Amino acid sequence: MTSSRTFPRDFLFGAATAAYQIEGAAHEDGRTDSIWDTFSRVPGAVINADNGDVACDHYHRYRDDVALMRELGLQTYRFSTSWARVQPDGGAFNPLGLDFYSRLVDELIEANIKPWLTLYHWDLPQTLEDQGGWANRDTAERFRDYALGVHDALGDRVDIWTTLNEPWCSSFLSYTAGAHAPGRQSTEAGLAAGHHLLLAHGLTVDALRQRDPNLNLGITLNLTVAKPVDPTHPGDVDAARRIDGQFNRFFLDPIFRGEYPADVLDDVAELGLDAVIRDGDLAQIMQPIDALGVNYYHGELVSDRPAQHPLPGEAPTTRVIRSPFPAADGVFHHPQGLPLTAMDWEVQPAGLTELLQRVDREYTGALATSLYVTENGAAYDDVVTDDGRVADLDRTDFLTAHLGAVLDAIDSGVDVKGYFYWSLLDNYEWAWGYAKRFGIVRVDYRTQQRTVKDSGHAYAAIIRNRSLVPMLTE
Ligand code: GBH
Repeated sequence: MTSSRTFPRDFLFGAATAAYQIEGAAHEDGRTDSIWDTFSRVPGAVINADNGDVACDHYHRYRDDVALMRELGLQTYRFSTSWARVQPDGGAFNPLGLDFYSRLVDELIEANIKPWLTLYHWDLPQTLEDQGGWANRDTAERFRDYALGVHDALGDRVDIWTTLNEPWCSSFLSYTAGAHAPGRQSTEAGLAAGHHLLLAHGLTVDALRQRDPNLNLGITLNLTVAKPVDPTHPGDVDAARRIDGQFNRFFLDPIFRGEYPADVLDDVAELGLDAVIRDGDLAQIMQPIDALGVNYYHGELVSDRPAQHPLPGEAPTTRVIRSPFPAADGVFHHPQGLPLTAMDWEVQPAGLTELLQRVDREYTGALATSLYVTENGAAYDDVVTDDGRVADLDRTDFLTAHLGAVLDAIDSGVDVKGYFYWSLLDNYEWAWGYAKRFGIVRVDYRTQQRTVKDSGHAYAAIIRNRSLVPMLTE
C-alpha cells in the first residue's frame, strides 16, 4: 500500500450520466428523433427492444435527482445535452429544449454542484444522419453551430465544456461495427466519422475559445491498456499495437500532436481516410485544451491467436455485428483471469493507474491540460433485500479499488484532478437496454422510485472524508 489514501484538496468527486440514457420525454417540448430513437426500433438491435422513450424520466424528475446528488455530497455532475432537443432536426434552436438545461444548471448551482457539460454523448439528430451523419463533413460544422447555441444559453453559468464523449464509439462502433446507432457497417464510413468527429471537436474548441477565453474546454476519450499475451511473440505484440492504435492513438495523436500515427495510417491505407483529410484539418484539430477526460472500464490482453476460453463480447443481440476496425480483424481478446462484472468486463484497477501515467507521460504532462477520470464504473446483478436495501458490496469494492488506483497515479506524480463514477442512476445501457445496472442509485423502472445503493452511501462517506481510509477500517 502507498503512503496516503487521502485526496488532494482540490480533487473533484462526481458522477456522470448521458441525455439519451436517462431523460426520457423523447417526444416532448419539440424534441425530434435522434439516431438512438431510430436504432432502438431496429429489430434485434437492442435487448428486449428497449428504448429511451421514458428511461429514468429525468426530464421530469431532475429536481429530485439533483436533491439526491446533494444528499450524496457530489461536488460535480457530468451530464450531456441532447442535440435533437436543443436543435430539432439539426435546424432552428428550440427554446423549450434549452430551457430544460437552463433549469437543470440552475438547480445544480443552487445545490453547490459544479455542472460539467458534454455536448455530444452519441445522440445525433436523425435528420443529420439522413444527410450522411458523421460520415459527412458538414456534420462537423453543424456541431460547432449547435455548441455555440448551447453556449448562448448556458455559457454564463457553465464553465467546463467537453465536446465529445468517446468518439471511438461514435465512429468505429457505430459506423463500422454497426453495434451502436446508426448501425452502419462500412469501414470507410467509420474512418470518415472518426476524422469528422475530431474535426468537430477542433472547430468547436476554437469557436468557444474565441467566444470566451475563460472557459475550460476539453474532450472525453475511452482509452485502454492493451498487453500482448506473449511479449516475445511478434504477432501478439502487433495485436497490442493495433488495439492501442485504434482506441488510443487514433484520437490522442491528432488532438495533442496534430498528426495521425503513421502505423495506423498504414493499417488503414487504401480505405479512403486520405481522401477525407483536408489540408489544415490536423492543425484545426490540435487546439490547446484545458481538460482531458479519460473513461476507463478495463484493459485488454490480446493475441493474434484465439483464446481457448474467449471472453464473451458484445450484447447478445440478434443483428450481426462486424469488427469495429479493419486492423483489429484477427486480434483475439484473452481472459486475464480477473473477476468479471455483469458486462463480463474484467475488473482491473491497476490498468487505470497505468493508463493515467501513460497519458501524462506521453501527452498531457508537459501541457496545461488537466486529467480527469470522466467515467469508471461497473454493472452488477444487484439484489434488493427484504428491507429495501441494495447491498452491492461488489460495486463498493470496484469503486474503492479504482479510487485507490487514481490515488496511486497521483502518488506517482500524475496530477489527476477528479473522478466521475458511471453512473449516478441505473439507466439505458445502449444495446443492453435496461438489462444492465451501473448506478450507485437504483431505479425501479415500474415506479421510477430511486434508492441509494450501499455503494452510493459508501461513495458519500468517501467524499465526506476525502479519503479511502474509513472504507478500509469501517
Ligand atoms: C461508456 O462506454 C459510455 O460512455 C456510457 O454511455 C456507457 O453507459 C458506459 O460506458 C457503460 O457501458 O474491445 O471491442 O470489446 C464504454 C465503452 C466499453 C468501449 C467496452 C469499448 C470494449 C470494446 N466501451 N469497450 S471491444
